[in-house]
Amino acid sequence: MIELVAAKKPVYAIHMNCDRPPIGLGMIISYLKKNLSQKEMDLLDFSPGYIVDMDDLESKVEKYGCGIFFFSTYLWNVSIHLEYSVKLKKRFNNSLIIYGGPFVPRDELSAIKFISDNPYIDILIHGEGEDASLSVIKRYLSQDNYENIDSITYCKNGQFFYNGAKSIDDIQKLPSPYLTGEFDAYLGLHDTQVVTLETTRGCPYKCAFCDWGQSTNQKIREFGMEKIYKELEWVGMNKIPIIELSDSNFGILKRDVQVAEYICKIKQKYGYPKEICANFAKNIHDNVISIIEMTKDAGLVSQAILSIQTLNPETLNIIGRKNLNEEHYKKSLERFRELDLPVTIELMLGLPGCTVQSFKNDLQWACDFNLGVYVHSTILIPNTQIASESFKSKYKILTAAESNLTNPENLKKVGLKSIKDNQVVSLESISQDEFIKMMKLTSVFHIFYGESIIKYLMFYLNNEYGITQIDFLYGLQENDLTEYPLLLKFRDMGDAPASTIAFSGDEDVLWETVRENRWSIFYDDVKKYILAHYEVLEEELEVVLEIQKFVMGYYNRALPDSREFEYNLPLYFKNIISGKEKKKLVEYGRCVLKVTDPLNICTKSIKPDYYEPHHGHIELSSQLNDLRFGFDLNDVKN
Ligand code: B12
Ligand code: SF4
Repeated sequence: MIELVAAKKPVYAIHMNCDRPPIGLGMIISYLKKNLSQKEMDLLDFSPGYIVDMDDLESKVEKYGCGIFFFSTYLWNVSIHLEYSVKLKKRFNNSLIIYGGPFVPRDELSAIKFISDNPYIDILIHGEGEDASLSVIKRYLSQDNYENIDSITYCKNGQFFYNGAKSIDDIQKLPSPYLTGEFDAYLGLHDTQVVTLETTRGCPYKCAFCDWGQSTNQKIREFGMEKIYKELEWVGMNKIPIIELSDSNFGILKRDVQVAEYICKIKQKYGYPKEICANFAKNIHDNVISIIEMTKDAGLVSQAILSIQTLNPETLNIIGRKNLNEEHYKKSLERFRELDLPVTIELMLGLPGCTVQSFKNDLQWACDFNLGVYVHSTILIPNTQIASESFKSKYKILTAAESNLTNPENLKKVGLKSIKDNQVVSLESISQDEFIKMMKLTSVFHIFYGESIIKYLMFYLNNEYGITQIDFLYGLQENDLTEYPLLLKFRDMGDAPASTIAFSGDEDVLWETVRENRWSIFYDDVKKYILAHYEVLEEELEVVLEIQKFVMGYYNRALPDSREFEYNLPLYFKNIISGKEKKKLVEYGRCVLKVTDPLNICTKSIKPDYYEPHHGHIELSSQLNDLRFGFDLNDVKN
């Protein structure tokens, strides 16, 4: 039942599945409020506010009824938005449904197709939404038509009108939703762990898989420093643990160093934020190094993330990143090593030109440099070059929608969880079967290397016997493991990072092992497996396995703990990784290894909720990995 039929039009700002104040909508609503006349404002009711979940949306619609619905549409909510909009239009024929956000196509053909496929949408707004939203609302309130408004598509009397996609030149005119109090009510209702801040807009590069790469405005446009400083103050005062900068290349401008200095000051003053995440400039020059150095000292960053996507020269050429090659990243790695900063790389599986071997090479490269890895699947997102028909046919790109991988029976057969229909699953250079194997390899890699479970053991096998980490893992993946039941369970666990397609398996096995300290059983399986498949020295292998076991956490373990071992594996590991010395393990004498638990891993019997889970969850701190980092969000909340 609708409680109230208001004379004023309720305005709904909807971004489903959003884990933070929806800044895109906040920018639009605060711009409307700044620029609408009092008379116009009197016709609107902004009480429904910012809505990020379905229960809230349904109850607000019951309360406020028919109105203006702004849907902020991204890959992660487009289906829910479309489904809900159908119901909405059926119920309130007079509602105004406006779609904006990166999922809204920007070119004429795709925009008209999108709106004609979804006729309950009244208006599409392309790209930056502030100016177009203001014009649309003004015309709507004066019951005028939408003719000649830039950056929109609409339908009138069965005819479609497309007015391009224009970006905003002067972004300084846009008010900050944080500072105008737009999100005050949101903060009261939601446990806000992270906010997105913008210091600039735009990206000068043109990567084929990215929305920004194809955007109409390639210039970097700057927000004023005063707004940035005030927003940072707001973050500190509101005790927000994490800032995520939306900038495409933080550090590209000299003034970014000042922004970073200010963030450090705010942390010192308020104890918040605890962490910042940024996409750093692709050329790691002095600005970036100073930013990383100072934010690391302030405890705000604990790792560098390099979004390399791939090192395959053919792919880099196709996707427009040929300068971002191996040599480029090696230089960056050297700088980060000088700063003693752990590095995680982001890879993409399924870019044009990618092969089984190139993907294996990418993973092996990470092992060679002791890097954390996060593998993303390749998704065809609107407004990108790789989603264009010409690209798709040139590289024979097949997505899950067109393959047998949407069939639940087939998914079950290969042990996969459901796959998004816009996800690349094969290309000219890689078949669907090969692709599935690489997805499984990602999963196996994440468990055994990413969680550090046999990371040091594999390092040893590579250096002593030339068995590369990736060959070893691929062997594990392909071999029959029925004789090694716990190893088998781990392999098929399917605990891959959130954005990759995980294999369906028993994800609890890792936490059972931690809770019940079943590591001896696990490493016995590993030993038997290695002795059955490789010719290695058993005595040495046993020492390495004991060390590997010693650094794993388990519930209620008494810590700190120290133990003497026959070989100095930590020194061996560090010397080789840093390129200092490549001696055999036996040439290193004894060592006393001490483990501590700065992240309180052993007091938890459930998986901790780390914000940056790029590194393993259960390896303790020791001379092998003294750079444990991250924080459990549950600890911050208390
Ligand atoms: C912060 C961010 C995230 C955050 C959180 C996002 C969130 N919930 O808000 C995190 C880290 C979680 C994230 C994750 C992912 N992201 Co992301 N992310 C971004 C980033 C860097 C900034 C977004 C932002 O807040 N910008 C600032 C605001 C002001 O800009 P905006 O959102 O574009 O809003 C403007 C316009 O779009 C428009 N607009 C927005 N909403 C509306 C609504 C209406 C009605 C109107 C009229 C206009 C309008 O007007 C706004 C103001 O001008 C962008 C890249 C970028 N710099 O834009 C990618 C981006 C949004 N992400 C993207 C992707 C692909 C992902 C992932 C799928 C990546 C992956 N493979 O894992 C994941 C999926 C997450 C999930 N939930 O499933 C794509 C989205 C493409 C698409 N079509 O949806 C982008 C564009 C980057 C890209 N590669 O092209 N992401
Ligand atoms: S991937 Fe990064 S560098 Fe490339 S176009 Fe997108 S934002 Fe710019």
